[in-house]
Formats: sequence, C-alpha cells, structure tokens
Amino acid sequence: MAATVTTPKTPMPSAIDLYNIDHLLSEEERMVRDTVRRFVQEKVNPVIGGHFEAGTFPRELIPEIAELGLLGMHLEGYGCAGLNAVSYGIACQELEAGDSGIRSFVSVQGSLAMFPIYSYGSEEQKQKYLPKMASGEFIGCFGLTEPDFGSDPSGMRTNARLEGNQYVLNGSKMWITNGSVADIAVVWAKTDEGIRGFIVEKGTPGFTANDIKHKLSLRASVTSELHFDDCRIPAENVLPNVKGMKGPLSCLNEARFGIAWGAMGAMRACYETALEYAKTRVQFGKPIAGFQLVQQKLAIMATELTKAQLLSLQLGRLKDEGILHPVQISIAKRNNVREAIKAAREARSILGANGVTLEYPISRHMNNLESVFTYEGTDDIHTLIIGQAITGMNAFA
Ligand code: TGC
Ligand code: FAD
Repeated sequence: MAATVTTPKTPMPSAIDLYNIDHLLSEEERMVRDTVRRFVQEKVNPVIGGHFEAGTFPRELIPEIAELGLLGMHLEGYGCAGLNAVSYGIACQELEAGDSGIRSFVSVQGSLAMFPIYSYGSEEQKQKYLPKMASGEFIGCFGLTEPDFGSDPSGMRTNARLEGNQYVLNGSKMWITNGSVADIAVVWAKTDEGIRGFIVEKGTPGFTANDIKHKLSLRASVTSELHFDDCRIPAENVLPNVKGMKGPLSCLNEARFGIAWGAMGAMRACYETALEYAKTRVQFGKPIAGFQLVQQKLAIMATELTKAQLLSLQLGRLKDEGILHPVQISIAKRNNVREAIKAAREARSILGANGVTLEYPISRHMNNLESVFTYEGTDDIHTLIIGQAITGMNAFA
C-alpha cells in the first residue's frame, strides 16, 4: 500500500513538536524530558526573574539539580547517572527553557569541570572529586579564557612551572562561570611541556576570584575573574593524561553539544510565550494571532524550532554512536543559537511593550542568548570552523 498523508483536518501534533519528534525518543529520554521540564516549571520559573533582576544565581536549587542526577549526567560511574547523549541534550534544553544561567551551571559542572577530570584525571583525582561534584557538594569551574585571549586561547599567558613537587601558577582568567562559587577550578596553563590542565582548590594561597558585575546578560549566573599569584599547587593536581590544546578543546565539544540543545529551550520558551499571548491579546477587535503578519512571525519560529530539534536529535544520535565530529557540533551550536536569538527578538515584538518587562521571560532569554552567541566559541568562530572543514583552508588568522 502506498504511504498516505493525513488530511489538514487531522489534529496537529503539539505546537512545540510539529514533527512528532516525541516518537523518536526512547521511554527513558521522554522521562528525562518530563522530569526536568516539571522541575523547571515548579522550581525555576517562579524564582528566576527575581534572581535575574537581583543579579544572583539560585544556589538553593543546586541540591535538587544534583538529586535529579543532572550533574555529570552523561558520565559513567563515580556517582554519575551514565545517561546517553540525547538525554543530556534534552536536559539542557529543558533547563534553558527556564534560563540559560541554569543550563550554564549544569554545562560547566558536567562538561567543563567533571569531564576533564573524568577523561584526563588520575584514578585518585576521579575518586576524590567526581562523586562530590555529582552530588553538588563540590562546585567546579573551567578557566580557559584570559583578558587578552578569548577566541584564540592558545595564546594564553597563564603559566605553571614545576618546582620540586609543586607547580607555581601565575596569570589570570576572565569571564569564568561559577568562578567565585567554585570549590575547584580546572585551569589551563602553559608549561614547559605545552598546555596542561590543573585542579586548583578554593582557598589555595595565591588564588583569588572576583565577580564581574554589571552584566546585562546571564544575570542569574556567577561570572568571575580568577587570579593566580605564585599560587602553589601539589604536582599531583595536574591532569596527567592530556597535553596541548586538545585538552580544553575536547571539553568544549561536550559543552557546545549541550548549548546547541539548550538554545532550543530558550527559543521554545519565547515562541510558546508569544503564541499564547497572541491568542489572547485583542487589538482592532480580534486576537492578534489572527493577523497575517503575526502568523508569519509565529510560523517562522515554529519552523526554525522544528529544524533545530531535528538537527539536535541527529547530533545526539551521532554522539551516542560514537561518530560525532566536532564540526557537526559547530553547525548545531551556531544555527540553534542564531535562530534562538532571531526567535526571541520576534517573540518580543509580538508582546509589544509587555515584551520588555521581566513579567514575561522573553527579554531575559534574549539578553542571555547574547552571551550564548559569544561563549563556547563565538558565532564567527563556528562559521570559520565550518568553513575550514568544507574548504580545507584555515581563515582564522
Ligand atoms: P588547532 O591548532 O586547530 O588544534 C590544536 C589541537 O587541538 C585539537 N583540536 C581539537 N580536539 C578536540 N576537539 C576539538 N574541537 C578540537 N579542535 C582542535 C587539534 O586536533 C590539535 O591537536 P594536536 O594533537 O594536533 O595538538 O587549534 P587552535 O589553537 O588553532 O584553535 C582553533 C579554534 C579557534 C577553533 C579554537 O581555539 C576555538 O575553538 N576557539 C574558541 C574558544 C572558545 O570556545 N572558548 C570557550 C571558553 S569556555 C566557555 O566559554 C564556557 S561558557 C560557560 C557555559 O558553557 O555555559
Ligand atoms: P574576542 O575573541 O575578543 O572576539 C571579539 C570579536 O571578534 C567577536 O565577534 C569574534 O567573533 C571576533 N573574532 C575573533 N577572532 C576572529 C577571527 N579570526 N575572524 C573573525 N572574527 C573574529 N570562558 C571560560 O574559559 N570559562 C567560562 O566559564 C566562561 N564563561 C563565560 C560566561 C559568560 C557570561 C561569557 C560572556 C563568557 C564566558 N567565557 C568563559 C568566555 C567566552 O568563552 C569568550 O567570551 C569567548 O570565547 C570570546 O572571547 P572574547 O570575549 O575575548 O572575544
């Protein structure tokens, strides 16, 4: 029998899942989605606007985030949940539907602080840090960016020299998520043997962290500067199993993967808010959702959300098969964040003046997405990574 198409009268699937992607998820993946979505609706959404306004991170949510198994959730053993990549992506999507700051917290902890210890640490380091990080007892941060080296981190000045059984660390790191709240910092520094990763514990003499104030984006997230002034750390705190830029760049693969999914959460929240608003806001005698120009905006948002969902799901399936290439992550990170920003802007316009307030989540997401566009490789850097992959020519320098 020939394949058939339903009629236009057949009820559509949900407005936030126009391609029935739900069908493509396993039961476990759906359960992760529903659990994290409920947590965001019940615990994050009621408080996040207040935290954004105050410029504070909702630390009170950490125990529950840990309880849900979201910290290092795609790692196995050491108290981690050991879920697949798609589940990790789905969790990031649901968290970022609440706020990019919450997803950032989980990304940094799992992908940027736990992942390097898990992948490149000694067995002693893994035993010492990972279970406490999975349970939320220890918070981690990741220090790669410096004041003069953002997109080009290989130029870093932070350095570590071996003196007896200690490394002496000097330099500074900038824009570090969770910096001042972290119990341990995974810091990348130049050594005689090339770039190495170090675990620096809070309170080590010579290590200070100061918060960056007056951000207009990611306000519900802590961002700090780290300073190392003859900071002596035990030689056993070096990550023994990696040297060179592939150390930090491989961690970025993990975090960028989560961001590609996360951006869709912010996008979905903006789209859903605009859709609901448009159906009830009456102007010229009818709901504004009945005007062609408003429908055009909503139709584009719905289409781009659907495309991003499919792109991300295949990204996750490739990761779970163990054949994901970093350039595929760049394609998804770049596309999804770009489209999320465009959707946020259009959604904001549908709310008119209401769109600029914190009463609705859209402007908060829109401002957050400006950071997401820049961190973990700017949009330009991902364009160049893709360009290099398809032409074979390096256009970075
Ligand atoms: P390049 O010379 O091309 O390569 C150096 C070595 O690294 C390897 N490599 C990778 N390994 C794993 N994954 C990747 N994606 C890799 N890309 C490169 C490469 O094979 C080579 O290995 P080997 O063994 O030959 O030494 O690298 P480069 O130094 O020229 O860098 C290229 C470039 C520009 C793409 C890279 O520097 C880059 O991605 N820049 C952007 C910096 C960035 O994204 N920073 C993010 C900081 S962390 C952050 O923003 C956290 S935000 C908080 C949150 O997530 O919420
Ligand atoms: P620059 O590299 O100075 O770039 C400025 C502009 O020049 C950009 O538009 C860029 O795309 C463009 N540009 C640069 N090079 C090229 C080129 N070759 N061709 C074309 N255009 C180019 N870093 C961490 O290490 N850890 C963290 O936890 C962390 N958290 C962050 C949290 C927030 C809220 C923010 C905003 C940033 C965070 N970062 C973190 C830093 C982030 O990774 C950097 O901001 C980012 O890599 C870009 O670096 P930069 O800001 O120095 O911009």
